[in-house]
Parts: sequence; C-alpha cells; structure tokens
Amino acid sequence: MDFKKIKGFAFDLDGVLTDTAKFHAQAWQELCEKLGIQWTETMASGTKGISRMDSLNLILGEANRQNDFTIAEKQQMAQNKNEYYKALIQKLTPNDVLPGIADFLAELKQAGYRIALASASHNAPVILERLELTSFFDTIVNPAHLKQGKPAPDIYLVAAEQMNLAPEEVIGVEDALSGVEAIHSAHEVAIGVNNDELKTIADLYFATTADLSLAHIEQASYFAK
Ligand code: B16
Ligand code: MG
Repeated sequence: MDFKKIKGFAFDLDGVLTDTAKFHAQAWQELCEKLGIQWTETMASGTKGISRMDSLNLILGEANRQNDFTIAEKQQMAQNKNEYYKALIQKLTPNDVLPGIADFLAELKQAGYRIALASASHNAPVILERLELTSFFDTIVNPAHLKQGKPAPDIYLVAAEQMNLAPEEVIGVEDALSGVEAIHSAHEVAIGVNNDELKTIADLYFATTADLSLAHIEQASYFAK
C-alpha cells in the first residue's frame, strides 16, 4: 500500500469506536430465550457487522428455524430486538469509547484527513452522540440507502464518495470479517483491529485500538502487501 495516497479514513462503529457487540449479543439473547433458541459462539461472531435482518436470518438458520416464521413475524422480532438494544445503549457514555480512539480521531482531524462513519447500524448517530464523537465525523453513511450490506462493498464505496475521495485514497477500519471483506471489495485499504481472525486478512492489523496512530500506520504500511 502507498500511505502517501491516503486522504481519508472510514470507520466501522461497533467493535472499533466502542464495544456495542456485547449489547447486540445481550439483545439477541433476550429474543432467543423467548424463541427457545440456544445462543452460540457462531451466532455471536457471525452477526458482527451484518444488518439486523441478516443477523436474525443467520440466528434462525443456525437453529434450523429458518422456515418457521412469516416475513411480518420476522420484522416484529427484529423490532423487538432493537427495542431491547436501544434500552441498553442508553447507558453509553464517553468512558465507553475504546482506548486511543478519541486521540486518533483528533490526530486525523488535525492532520487534515477526511473522516467518515461506515457502520451498518441504524442506531449509529445516537451512539456517536452518547460517546461525544459526532463532531469528528465529516460524513455518516446512512445504511438505509444501501442496496447490500457488508460484506458487499456498498457502504465503503459510499463512504469514499461522501468524502469526495477515490476508493484508493481511503483506509477502512474494521473489527469484523464481513467488514474487511467489504473494504477489500471496495478496493480500499483495510486496517483490522480487536479480532485475531483479521491478522492475515486485513492489510494492516493492530491488536488494540490503543495502537492506532498515523506514525504506526505509516510504519506498518512499508511491510504491507
Ligand atoms: P442495528 P457495525 C453493526 O454495526 C453491528 O456490528 C451488527 O452486529 C448489527 O447487526 C448492525 O450494525 C446493525 O445494527 O440493529 O443497530 O441497525 O459493526 O457495522 O458498526
Ligand atoms: Mg464492527
């Protein structure tokens, strides 16, 4: 990768800016209990980064219950899960921002990089507000306007477009496999964080968000493919 080409960063939210995965999991588990479905590790990792309805379909598929419900029933179930989730994220405060993220965003802003949010979550604007991070972002992609969710490239292509940049000028930062796949399909550079699975898949990998800095990224970029 050519670090000098980079002019903007697109951030995933859940798992990168804050750890809302635990709240998503808690809300899905609440729904699963009502349906008599056992929550599994495959469900926990598979639902990361993908949309609410794709997550529900994955859970029902894993439990062999994919043909048990009508579309209207599934919509109601997804809505119920979101109500549980919305109650849980009310508890978020700036203390829930993951280590190093606020400093890294400030460094990017100071250095003149454009910053976009590329989260599949419809709750992202509320979460950014609760974390007091909204002012760092030049633009937020609205997932409701996308044809396909992650791992399709749409969200990262729109993030580049909204920053007025070519995909090659953008680094995407992700914690989920589906997200890194989306970044790569969009022909952007992928930084993986917080998920060992991404070590060999992302272009650059940092075990913790505390290590994210322009100096570290530039240094690591010399060794990247
Ligand atoms: P919502 P990200 C994703 O956010 C989550 O990782 C995923 O678990 C969730 O299903 C999806 O947002 C949709 O969220 O139900 O709030 O619209 O990782 O892309 O920031
Ligand atoms: Mg994520």
